[in-house]
Amino acid sequence: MPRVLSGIQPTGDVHLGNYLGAIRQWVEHQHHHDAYFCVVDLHALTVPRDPAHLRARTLETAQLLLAAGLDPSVCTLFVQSHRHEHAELAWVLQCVASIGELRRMTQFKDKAAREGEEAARVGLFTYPVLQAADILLYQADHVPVGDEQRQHLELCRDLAERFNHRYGEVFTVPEATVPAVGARIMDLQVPTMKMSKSSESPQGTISILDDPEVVTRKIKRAVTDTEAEVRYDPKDKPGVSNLLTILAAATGRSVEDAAAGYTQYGPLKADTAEAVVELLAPVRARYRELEVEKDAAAILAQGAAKAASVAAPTVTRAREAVGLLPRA
Ligand code: AQP
Repeated sequence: MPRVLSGIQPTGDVHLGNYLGAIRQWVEHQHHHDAYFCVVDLHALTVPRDPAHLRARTLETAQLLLAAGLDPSVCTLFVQSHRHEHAELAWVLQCVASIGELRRMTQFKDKAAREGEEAARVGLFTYPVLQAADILLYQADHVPVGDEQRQHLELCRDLAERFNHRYGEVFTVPEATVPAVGARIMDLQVPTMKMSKSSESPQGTISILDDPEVVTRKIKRAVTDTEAEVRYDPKDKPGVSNLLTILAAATGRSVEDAAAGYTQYGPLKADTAEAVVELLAPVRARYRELEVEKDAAAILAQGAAKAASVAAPTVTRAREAVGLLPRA
């Protein structure tokens, strides 16, 4: 079976963008791939965080993935920092990556711009290399991600190819798997920005666990435009196009099909809200059951042990390829 790996940061409430862009694909992929999914807590350290909050969020995020349908009997779910191989391989790959290529990463430019590059943590600059290590450790063939991760995936492929060329074949060169619809869900209040856990507009982000009334209110208040024409045109009509994307992704249609028949924004918003509420209802219901069970910690421990069987041999091969003395 081909292998798949992907991850999510425990940096806030998991949202509709995470679900449509990534998690929903993971649930599907686990049945026909050797599947590895992780909560990437090391990535969360790239900006300031409260330690207790990070710990709680890490467990909560894992619980949410289980509620969304990841099945630990068919996939491996673990926490990134529970496998030391991630940090170890990241160092080796930092010695393969160049400063120039990391400088081109748009996420670093955007995030560093918020507080100024001088104050940005070094980890914020190098985290795409850690992400490459996350993927290459598991020899992943496919990496199901949202659209904004394409650039990081390209870097990962470049690093794998450069390493293999320089030191001999060690890594599988992975491919990004991006959904045809829903790969970039935008913020409902600022539809030119992607929906994000770290967004400063809570009204623009739909959390997977939001009550149905909250989901409906947020969608009804979504920013549109002053025209009264329902048309998919992300450049001139970002708000309406985002609603069409959400409706299409939630109901398994193309955006063109989703747009058919609407002449006003009110009915479009009402139907989009209904589709999202219906889509998220089973996840909310399962999350409540899992909260009571609290078995996520044990599942994560088993996942970390299972992940070792792939990660440890890969890091050993990489160490030996670059000339580090084998451990006794
Ligand atoms: N808006 C989105 N639309 C579609 N897919 C998305 N993803 C993230 N946002 C969208 C995909 O979800 C997976 C996990 O990504 P993440 O943990 O980096 O999510 P985030 O919401 O972007 O998280 P943060 O902590 O808030 O980070 P920043 O500050 O970078 O936005 C990925 O596959 C991602 O593509």
